[in-house]
Amino acid sequence: MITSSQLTSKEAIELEDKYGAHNYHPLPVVLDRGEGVYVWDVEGKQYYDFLSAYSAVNQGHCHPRIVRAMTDQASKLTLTSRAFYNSRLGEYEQFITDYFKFDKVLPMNSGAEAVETALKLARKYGYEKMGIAENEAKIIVANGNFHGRTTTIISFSNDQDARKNFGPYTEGFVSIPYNDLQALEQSVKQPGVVAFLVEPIQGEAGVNTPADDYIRKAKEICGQHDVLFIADEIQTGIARTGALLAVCGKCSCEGHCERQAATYTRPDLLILGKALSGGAYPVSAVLADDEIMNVIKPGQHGSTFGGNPIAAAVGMAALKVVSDEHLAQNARKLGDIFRAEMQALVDEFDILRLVRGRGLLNALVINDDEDSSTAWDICVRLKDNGLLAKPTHGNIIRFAPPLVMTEEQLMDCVRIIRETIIEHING
Ligand code: IF1
Repeated sequence: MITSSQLTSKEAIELEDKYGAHNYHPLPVVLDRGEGVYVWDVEGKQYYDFLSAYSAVNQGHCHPRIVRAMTDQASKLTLTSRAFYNSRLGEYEQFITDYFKFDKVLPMNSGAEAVETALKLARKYGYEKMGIAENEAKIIVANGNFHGRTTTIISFSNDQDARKNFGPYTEGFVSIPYNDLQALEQSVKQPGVVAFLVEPIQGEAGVNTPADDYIRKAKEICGQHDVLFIADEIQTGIARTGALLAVCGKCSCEGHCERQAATYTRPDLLILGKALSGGAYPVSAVLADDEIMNVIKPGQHGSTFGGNPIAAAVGMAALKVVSDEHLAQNARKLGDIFRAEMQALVDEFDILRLVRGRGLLNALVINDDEDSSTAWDICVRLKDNGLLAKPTHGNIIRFAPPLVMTEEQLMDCVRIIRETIIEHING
């Protein structure tokens, strides 16, 4: 196969090693091309992608509709800054607010920026609408959270790698155990609390999946105490967990949740990123109703690229693909099959402890220590056998393929995983 790259995998890895900061430890595979559920390395070997760029590529690699929206817009107008209006932003804002049923959207680029935006909105709302005394606002977060890499966000992480030696830290955060409603009930009563920021499923923590009613009840508790409920759906949102949003829980309305639907927990602030662009471009957003969003006035927040015309075009195309191709439904159906198949492996092989997740965001926990290399070793073998997945911690493998996968492809992947586990056991 002819590839666009002249380099061998070895050469490409050496270049990154020599000239790039060592802030990552990638699996030794150099990808050059992607299409749907597949990626190819520079030597032309084909793989199933079971990471989907950490759930950014839910719509599959290089989805033709998203690529077309991007290239069409790129050849017309790329960036104006927000000093001027552009012809795509308003259309996108109308589209996305209708799609997720909020009054307004604030567009940003990376996930971390959108999280920062939500934190700033919550604080400002606290001071201006809740009567919180100056500099006293507190935001509740959950232990094991991952919300990004900025100095404020790592201030409330409890992952030592993420925070050590990056202090001094931003104040005003209270961390409580995840999936613990009693702890939430206690902490929302503290003076100054303006919001609870939470992931519906904790991705980095190992696809830590809470009780089915956790999110719904957490929102109820927040509502009773006039505390804003902020859902970070950067990883779980946009059909990944078998519903348009993970806060929809077991609702089966195939995407377009109505505001009043009994099963839909509606966050006060919804944070989206990653698959909002289908992985084509950095596009993130915070959605909220007027009462909250209107606390931000001109000059108080923004970014050069946020809301640019390419992002607007790409965001609309990416969301249309999600509904037109029924990706939430497919994620739900394939997720159920995948977990049943993985459960069969867990029952068969002692080396596997459990499978957990929702939709196509799943993790297989290995019977070994958190700091073992077993998950890594299995991922290297999976790669050799044509499937790319990434360990999180030493003993957890995350499985999150693009949502455009077919059942036949999924069963082929189950076969690869089974054979790889057997290979690993036999050394
Ligand atoms: C990396 C993890 C996943 C996120 C949630 C905000 C952000 C993320 C729930 C920030 C980003 C990414 C970042 C990526 C690794 C990855 C990740 F393992 F670190 F936790 F997906 F599971 N909220 N998650 O998951 O979004 O600023 O990166 O756009 O390489 O750091 P971002």
